[in-house]
Formats: sequence, structure tokens, C-alpha cells
Amino acid sequence: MKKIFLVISLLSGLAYGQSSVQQLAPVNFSDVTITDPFWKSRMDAVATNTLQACILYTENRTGRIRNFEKAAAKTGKHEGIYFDDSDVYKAIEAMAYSLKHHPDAAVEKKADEWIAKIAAAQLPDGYLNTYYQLTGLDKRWTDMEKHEDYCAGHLIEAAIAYFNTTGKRLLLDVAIRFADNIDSTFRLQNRHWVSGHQEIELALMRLYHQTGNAKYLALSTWFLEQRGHGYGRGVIWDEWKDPAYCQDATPVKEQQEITGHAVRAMYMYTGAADVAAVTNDGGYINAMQRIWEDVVHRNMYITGGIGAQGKNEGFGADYALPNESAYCETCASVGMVFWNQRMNMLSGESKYVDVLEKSLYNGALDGLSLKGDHFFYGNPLASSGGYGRREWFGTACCPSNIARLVSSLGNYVYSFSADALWVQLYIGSELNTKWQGADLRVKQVSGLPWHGAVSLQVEQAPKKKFALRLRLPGWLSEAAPGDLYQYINNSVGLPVIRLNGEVIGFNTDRGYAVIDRKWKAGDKIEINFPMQVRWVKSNTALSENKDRVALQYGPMMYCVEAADNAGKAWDFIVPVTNDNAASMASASVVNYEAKLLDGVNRIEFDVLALQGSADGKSLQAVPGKRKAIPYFSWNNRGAGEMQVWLPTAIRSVKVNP
Ligand code: FUB
Ligand code: ZN
Repeated sequence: MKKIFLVISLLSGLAYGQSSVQQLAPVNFSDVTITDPFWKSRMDAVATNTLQACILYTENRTGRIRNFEKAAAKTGKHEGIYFDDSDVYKAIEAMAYSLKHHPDAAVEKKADEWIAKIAAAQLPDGYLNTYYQLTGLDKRWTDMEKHEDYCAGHLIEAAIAYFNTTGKRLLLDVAIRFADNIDSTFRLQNRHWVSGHQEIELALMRLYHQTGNAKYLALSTWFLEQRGHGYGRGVIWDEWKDPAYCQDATPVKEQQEITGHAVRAMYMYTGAADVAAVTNDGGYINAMQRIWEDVVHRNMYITGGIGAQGKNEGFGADYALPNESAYCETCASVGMVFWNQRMNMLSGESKYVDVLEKSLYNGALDGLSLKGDHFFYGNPLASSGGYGRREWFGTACCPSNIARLVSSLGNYVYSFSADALWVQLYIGSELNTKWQGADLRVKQVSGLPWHGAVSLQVEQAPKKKFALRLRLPGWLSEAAPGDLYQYINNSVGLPVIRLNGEVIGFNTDRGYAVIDRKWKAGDKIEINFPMQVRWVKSNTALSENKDRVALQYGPMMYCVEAADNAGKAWDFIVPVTNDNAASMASASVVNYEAKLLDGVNRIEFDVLALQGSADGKSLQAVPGKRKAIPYFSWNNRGAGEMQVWLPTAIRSVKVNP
């Protein structure tokens, strides 16, 4: 069923002299209106409170905008960190996505104001970086750690987003001038340079697709090819002295395993996948498959979070995944969403969307409070009580990153191949696009993540036969992705699918149910995903989770938080074994509570509560109940104990009750 699909943008890849391996193209979020009650409220929170937080901190409480004003005036002291420009760009990108479906004249006016200041700060040769413009231009491009190209990448992404939403091209012209400046400074002179923080690669690929100009594809490829040949040189940070930190120890195509800084890695592999999608370069594809396996099988939290260590903001030894000290930066989970989408586009395999979904609903979304005004930078899987979201951070990469992801959610719901519409995520939405020369309109209603009833109503379709490919989520299956986590109780199987009320059979291919027919207005698919509590255990090599289980329901991981459990979350064991897992799952009560945490499932399950003296000598385990909530929603009722991996034996209880 493998088909080569050439999207318009890839045709410009052909102009560059290559054929395409990319099989799928995502449907752009601007053609997807999210109507889903769960996601709509997240997007509304971003459109209002998150964007306002970004504006407040970018403009008033920090000097990020002032830096542009000073750079334009060619006078004044730089405020903040050398990569703070990137936060301005990411906030504009988030504003642009949000404005598409949530018009807001004040937000657009603010973005226009900022863009005018950014444009005024750009040097005549196209260079733009307030840190070097205010601290000494003679030093520009001398320290690869200093993120000049990272900031340029975020400028490019913001500019494309803002142009596509508003049609205003001032920022796009700024971005193009800077990209051209970088091209002539580096690639055209073959002046070696390894970006300290990858991002420019994926941004240039977006610019290539936006403009059709092959030089940006060439420049993106050039950046990727620079890496791993000893060109990387930083002068400031100790971490940089280990090239593995920046994935610079070996050329990208020869890389065997994941190393170093998690966000840098995700952005780089996203860019490499974008290049491979156009150039059909098997070297990148093979390397990324190896690295993906290393990430997912040995280095990923059950939440889809990655990057366990704070000291390098990244990966440590295989299976070294501590829970309470998990770093799991929000940006790294955002990067997992980007990269896994690209891997799915290249292969058509659903396992990548399973990981995307895991990172999206858990590791990434946890970064955002329900109101959208507080943020996690790190997303630990346990708390002894002192951890909480904050209004902002000195290094403020995460707030605008989660904002741009949530407000462009529609990018991840549907894809096309030559002869199929792929439903990747079950998120209530209206797809309204042109395909095969005709209008295609499909309305999805989804009970997920709370219950499994999903419907897809075709409202208008091309006359020609095409397949609907419905992703069969990994959480329905017997095995979790890879061998790092395993479900203990078996799945109840594949969903029942109805077409116009009649149960139908279907073929499966690479993790999708395939329904191939001539579709007409009024056709309705109904899917009933069999949802059940799944107990999850870890590979024994992950010693931190010895004698522990996690609780999953649909795409979401659940956690026990003090607020639902009389102020404690570490005072019980859940006696799940291979033998009783099914009965303990079916004895658990899943209840949708509309007034709790903006509406979530709360799951009550049997435990043995620990009671006894503080010295632990007379510890007793007595039957009791505990309640779990979705992991992303914890810490919205104040700080308190929380854990995702629940002890199954007294020896693995970490604190004395
Ligand atoms: O360096 C820019 C951003 O700040 C990184 O992506 C984050 O990990 C944080 O270090
Ligand atoms: Zn971050």
C-alpha cells in the first residue's frame, strides 16, 4: 500500500533534483477548526491567558522588547540572556496561530508593534541579534553557543506563521534577509559552523517550503552536514566541551544513539526528517530510525517526556529515568511532537503518532496550567510536595513553546497521502479543505480522552474513491511502544467500526484501519474505542520503577495527587500483579467529573493504605481506595504530593506514612 505522495512543496524538492520519500503531508491547522471540548478549552486558555503572560513578561517585566528598541537606536545595554530574542519570536508565532482561529485585534496590534521594532533593529546587511548588536558586533559569529542561528530560526518560524495568518509580510522579509545573510556568511563561503542550539535547520526547511527557494534547502542540509566533523567550538560552557551535548560527536547520518541536550536533539532530528522528506536521503532516515528506537526503548518516560537530567538538560545513561528529579523539559516534549510527526510522514507508521500523542497529552500539556497562566519548565513524575508551576522563568523557552504547540494543534489531527485521508488524532474538529481538486469537509466528534465514542461525518467529498485511514491507537494494543513499558492487563481488543449504522469489517495496515470506498455527503463512521484502565509496568532495567505500576486510560497517564486523597499521595501500595491486573482494572471506577479541573476523569481504585508509627515498626497495610487524575492536570489546586509510578510493595514506598 506504499505510495509516493508528492505535495506541492515537495515538487519544489524535485526542482532541487531529488525525488521524495515522504508519503504523507499534514493538513495545515488553518483548515482544521478544533471544536473538541477538551482541547478547545486548552486553546482558549492559550489565546487569552498564555498570550497575555507572554506579552506581559516579554514587554513589561523583562527587557526583551526594549532590546530591539535599543538595537534600532544603536545605543543602550542589552538586558537578559543572549537568546532572549527567540522568546519574542516564539510569542509572535503563538499569536499568529492563535489569531487564525481566535481573532483578537489587540493581540494582532501588539504583534504588529513588536514586528515594527524588530524590523527597525535589523542591520542593513540582514543580520539581527540584539545581544551582539548591543554588546559588540565585532564578536558576532564567534561563539557557536551564543544561539544567533537559533534565534534566526525562531524568527523564520514566526515570520512564516504571521504571514500565513495575516498576509502581512514585513517580518517575513526581515527573516528572508537574515536567512540570506546567513547563507552568504556561511554556506557560500564554506565557513564552518556548527549551530550551538539546533533550530535553524527545521526553520530553513519551512522557509524553503514557503518560498520554494532551493537555497534554503541547501543551507539547511549544509548545517546538518557540518555536524560531527570537529567544527563545533564553543568558548563559554563546560557542557559544550563534550560534543555529544550538541549531538556533534559524530556526523548525523552515523549517529547510533541519543545523546546530550534534549531540545537541541529533537529540533535537529525534526530538521533532518524535513530534509530527508525532500531529498530522500536514506542516511538521515536510517540514523533517525536508530535514534528513535534508542529514545523510545531506553530513554523516554511513560509520559512521553525526555531528557532526564538537569545538568545537561538532556539524556543520561539508558534506563536512568528518575521520577521525582525528572527534568523532562516542556520544550523537549514539544520537540517530540514535532519529530514524531515527521517520522510518521516519512513512514506512514502509526507508532510514531502513538508517541506523539503520548508526549502531547502528557509530557507537553503538563507544562501548562489549566488557566494557561502558569508553567512547568521541568515535568517530574513525582513530587513530595514542594513543586509547582511558575508565572515565568529566567530562561523562558517553555511558555511560548507550549503556546505555539497548543494553538497549532490542528496540524496534527489529519494527513493526506495520494489516495487516503488519515485520521491521526481523535480530536473533535471540522476539516474543511481542498483535496483532489474538490472540497472535502469532515466533521469529527470525539469523546476522547475521556471516553471512546468517536464519529466522523463526511459533509462533502471528492467523487473519486479514497481510503479513510483511522489510526488504531497504541493504547488499544497488547504492548506499549518498544520494550521499555508493558501493559500488564490485556487489551479488550480492536474497536467496533460502523458505517452508516452498520458494523463493518476493515483491513489494517501499519497501525491504521483502512476503509476504502466512494464517499458521499452524509456518510458517517462511528468508532467505539474500548477504553479500560491499563496497568503499566517498566522493563526491569529501569530500576527506579521496580515494584511500581502506572495507570493509563486512553492516551492519558494518570497520577495520584494529594488533593484527591486526604492530603497524601505516597502512603499506599497498589497490589497489582500479573494475575490480578485484569480484575483490579475492572474493579476501578472511572468517573467523568465535569466540575473537577475543568472536567476530567477521576479513577478510583483499590489500594492497601499504609498506617503505622513514624519509625515504620508497626506499619500495617489496610484495604482502602485512592483516586487518580490525569497527569497533565496535577498541581492546579496548590502544591502537594503526587506520583505517577505507584508502589506495589512496601519496600518500594519511598516515605514513611
Ligand atoms: O537554550 C535555549 C533553550 O533554553 C533550550 O532549548 C532550553 O533547554 C533552555 O536551555
Ligand atoms: Zn523550554
